[in-house]
Amino acid sequence: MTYIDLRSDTVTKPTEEMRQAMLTAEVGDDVYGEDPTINRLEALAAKMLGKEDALFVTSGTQGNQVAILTHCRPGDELILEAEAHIFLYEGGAASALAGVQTRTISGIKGEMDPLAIKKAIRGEDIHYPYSGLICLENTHNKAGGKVVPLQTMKEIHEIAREKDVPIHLDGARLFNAAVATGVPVADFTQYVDTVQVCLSKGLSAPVGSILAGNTAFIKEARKWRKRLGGGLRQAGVLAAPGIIALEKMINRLKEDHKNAQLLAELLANVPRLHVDVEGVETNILLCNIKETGLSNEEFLTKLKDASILAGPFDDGIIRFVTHREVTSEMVEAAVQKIKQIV
Ligand code: TLP
Repeated sequence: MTYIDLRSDTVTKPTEEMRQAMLTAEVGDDVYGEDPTINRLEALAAKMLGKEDALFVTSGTQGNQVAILTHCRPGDELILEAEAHIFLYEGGAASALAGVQTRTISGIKGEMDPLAIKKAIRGEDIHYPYSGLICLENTHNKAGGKVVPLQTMKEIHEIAREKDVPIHLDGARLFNAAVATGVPVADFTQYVDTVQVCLSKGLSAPVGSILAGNTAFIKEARKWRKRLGGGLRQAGVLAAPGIIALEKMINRLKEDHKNAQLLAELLANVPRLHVDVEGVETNILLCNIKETGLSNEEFLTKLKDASILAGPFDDGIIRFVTHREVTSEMVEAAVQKIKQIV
């Protein structure tokens, strides 16, 4: 059975060119710093992200957690949005591994009010934890792929500088934000100390993320990656498709955004389904199915029987994600079937 798989952009498989690059990649032992392909990927990523250095990590989660471990000490407080991926979907790793406590701030569509962050930053008091780190997420997954505006990041950056608290950006889909707004990626990253970007989502590499920051930070992060068992050996075979992801796959994210827009417009016309069409800014779309009277599980099972896959998000909310393996024809075909189901 072939499915129209709209669960996530993580399902994208490597392109033929990526597979060829894997086959012929020059490799060495990366723990010795001797894998030329990894070195090339890290240098390229650092340059694109406007940072001094970068580190190839196995996943977005590992990148975020290495960042938290490197920035914070146990007992520190981590300030982040109430529906951030780090808070909701990383298995409580920030507390399990780094021993930090989380201080969540409810944002509007993923965007935290800079003044709320200012208020949350602790002052000097023997009772208080240290404010160790602020984490931002752009695009914001749970908010439906929303772009956190550059101006908001700038304001948060100014507050963080004044209070001397570093900022880490979970930029799993930062290239989607850049493509959607036309704002260069380094314009976003100028307002953060460190950033994690995923190569394995819309950019279609099979594995991996990049963590970027200044030289001293990446040196320490490399040690944390090793402690976590993330020091890989001849991993140039994994870095080779990552280079193609950064060099050739960013611009095509526009197609995913166009298809998400198409999907939103078509779904909005299906009776009993509700989609905020204007709110779809990138490749993620949230659809309210409450009026159908079906539970998420029932709805998703019916979709699956019609060979469409999507994901549950909240009660009565289904997430659809467009990506390289979903064409506009597939979007149209999927909506035809969904119409019949509803
Ligand atoms: N997100 C996945 C799931 O974990 C929810 C998805 O399908 O969207 N930050 C953000 C903003 C993410 O969306 C994700 C993955 C990650 C970090 C973690 O990346 P991986 O899966 O590589 O650990």
